[in-house]
Amino acid sequence: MVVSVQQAREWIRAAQRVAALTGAGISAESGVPTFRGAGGLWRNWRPEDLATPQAFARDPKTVWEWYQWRRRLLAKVEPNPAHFALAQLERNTPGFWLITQNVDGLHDRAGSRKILKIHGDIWMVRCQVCGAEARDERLEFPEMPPRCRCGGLLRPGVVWFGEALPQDVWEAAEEAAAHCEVLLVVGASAVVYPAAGLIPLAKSAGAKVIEVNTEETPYSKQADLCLRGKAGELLPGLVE
Ligand code: BV8
Ligand code: ZN
Repeated sequence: MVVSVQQAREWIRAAQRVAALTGAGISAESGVPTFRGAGGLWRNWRPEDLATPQAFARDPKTVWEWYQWRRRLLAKVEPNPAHFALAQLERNTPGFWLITQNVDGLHDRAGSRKILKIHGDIWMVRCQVCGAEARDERLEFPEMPPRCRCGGLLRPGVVWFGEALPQDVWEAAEEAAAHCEVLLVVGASAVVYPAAGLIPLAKSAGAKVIEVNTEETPYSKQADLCLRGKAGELLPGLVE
């Protein structure tokens, strides 16, 4: 492992343009349950039962209870060394972009600024009727499901299954992946699309792909380097 960490450090240090694609695994050491792992968010519920427009239309109260449960948990956790390492990498590398599938806000809290939130942000809410979008960090709403001043139903500002990703953010993520010299894939199971497609996109554009994950993923074989271990332990060593 030492050799490959050293090799990863060299590739990252030599690169002008670096991109990172993060998934739930980067927040695991902060105490945030991942989706698929043991005790994962989806152990108790199935995503199609909660993270879809159909689920919300059928039972907005239950869907909001799941999101408030997650928001309350997130309000109690802190970014971990992996989040801080990526914020440091951004400061070291002018051509750095952070592409995250996570909606938890931990990258912001760790100091990252160039963040492309391709699946939205759990701290944002949007009105189904008037479209008003705002940051809303209330852990208790006066009523459930919460309503907009216009009377319309508020929804979490995240991308559900079956929904298109925010166009401008997704295009910027494709641009970053297609032009980077190194793509760091951290804590992503790489089974959700189109996000996972950023990995072969970067690879086909000539980037070195470095996977940081405790387990194998469908893209491990295509990666130029696989650092098998915890992001919070490995990432600080990759960054000056
Ligand atoms: C779309 C926000 C079309 C909400 C999320 C069949 C085949 C292929 C694709 C599809 C298909 N059927 C349907 C689809 C499309 C679907 C999809 O990909 N489904 C999958 C399940 C097959 N995709 C969509 O629906 C997307 N939209 O396609 O729209 C369209 C186009 C135009 C117009 C209209 C419509 C939307 C997908 C976004 C869904 N929203 N999140 C919320 O969070 O509530 S997805 C959510 O799950 C996350 O955002 C993330 O993307 C995904 C979970 O993945 P991970 O983040 O990787 O987390 P996971 O738990 O899976 O893995 C954790 C990893 O970390 C593991 O590898 C583990 O080993 C590792 N790890 C754990 N601990 C550590 C660690 N690594 C390092 N250190 C540690 N300590
Ligand atoms: Zn409204």
